[in-house]
Amino acid sequence: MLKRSVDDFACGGGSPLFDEALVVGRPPIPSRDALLKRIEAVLDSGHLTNDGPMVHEFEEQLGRRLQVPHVIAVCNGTVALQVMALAAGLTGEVIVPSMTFIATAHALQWVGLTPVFADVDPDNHTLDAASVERCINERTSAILGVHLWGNPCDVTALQQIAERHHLKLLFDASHAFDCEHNGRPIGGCGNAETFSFHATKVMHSIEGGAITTNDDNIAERCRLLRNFGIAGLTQIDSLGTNAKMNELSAAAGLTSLESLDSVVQHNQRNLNHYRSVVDAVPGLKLALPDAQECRNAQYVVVTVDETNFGLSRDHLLTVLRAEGVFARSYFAPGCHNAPPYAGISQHTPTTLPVTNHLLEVVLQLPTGVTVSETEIHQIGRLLQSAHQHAAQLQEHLNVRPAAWHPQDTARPQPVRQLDAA
Ligand code: T4K
Repeated sequence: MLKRSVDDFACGGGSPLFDEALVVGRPPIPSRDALLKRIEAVLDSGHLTNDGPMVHEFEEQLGRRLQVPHVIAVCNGTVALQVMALAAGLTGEVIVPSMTFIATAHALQWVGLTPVFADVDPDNHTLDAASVERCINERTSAILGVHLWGNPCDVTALQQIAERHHLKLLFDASHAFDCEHNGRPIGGCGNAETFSFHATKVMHSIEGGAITTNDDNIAERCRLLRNFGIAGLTQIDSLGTNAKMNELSAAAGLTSLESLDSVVQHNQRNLNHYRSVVDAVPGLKLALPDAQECRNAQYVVVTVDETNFGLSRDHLLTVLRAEGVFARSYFAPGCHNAPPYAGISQHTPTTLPVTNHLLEVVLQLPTGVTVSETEIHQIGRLLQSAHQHAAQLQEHLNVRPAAWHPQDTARPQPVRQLDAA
């Protein structure tokens, strides 16, 4: 339905565009038959976890796809970061972007390292080399880049800095499965990289993650750290933890890999539809990734220019969410503004102007296999109407604080339910 006045918008009392919320991160469900077959094989084998055959096969297939000799599957992407950091022998401070999911920073802090936040590039939202240089001191042991939204970092520039200062170079590739850098799959950059196979990712094992590396020593250390430091039946080699991926997760991962290409194709088509609808709205801009490199098209990232659009990013989020478009403001408030890092100069020794700006203007729109072309065009018309009625919406939202504030912890639920509350 066309929104012709503020009263037609759900935040103004009208009917929501979608009864069931469209979300960022609805998991692609792999083939039930194939998954159930694998689950039966696991149950029949009696080998449920600990170095089982499904995990081995998953690691082998990942290694082939990512063209990397070592893949160490673990229970999630956060633990993958922790294991990688310890295996690479990091100490003291590690330079990371603040513009990332909080897990990147927390994983380091959890193992006794100090995340130090550098700024990002305004176009591809990954670590800015000059800002990284400003954060280096005698305590720095590594740079940990994040291929945010699947955009590869400027690996060459970071490599040069790392070599010049004798630092390790690591990457959080949680968003970048099936993405490329200089024609090679992400997974083999720097000393090591990590992936998340959380349910919300293009390829997932429900919960899961992996460390990938070309370095035999780091790989060996990861394998030990993953399993309590146990080297033999009665031989404990070192400190370790339980980071193991179980067989059912590996079964889900293997099945998800089989549908990855069709998921990625759907995402790419969605991104193209969004390109036409978003670019037609004044003040909105699709932060377009390099289609060759950022193949998975997992995130549809939009910047909101308040002056030209008429509403701030947060007000637009409020309008969209009331309509059942559960857009996100990843990764507000930004790691440097969140506990336990906020206000501590050791974590933020330099200014982060680009990060601070992006945290206020970017939003992510729903995509994935459950979002259709028709729905994207409906979202486009909604964005146009919101722009056309921006002044009245602004007035309305300033008077009536919205029920779905972007900073609330509410999960998307049927809009009718929320209205009744
Ligand atoms: N580094 C980076 C750069 C990361 O982005 C992440 C994780 C990590 C490290 C750590 O990896 P893991 O330890 O998580 O493997 C999500 C995910 O929990 C997180 O994995 C992800 N990044 C982050 C970007 O997003 P939320 O809280 O925003 O998502 P969640 O669980 O609310 O799901 C999003 C929407 O998807 C929901 O509104 C409902 C829907 N959904 C979700 C799940 C899990 C479903 O429909 N079904 C489901 O099973 O954090």
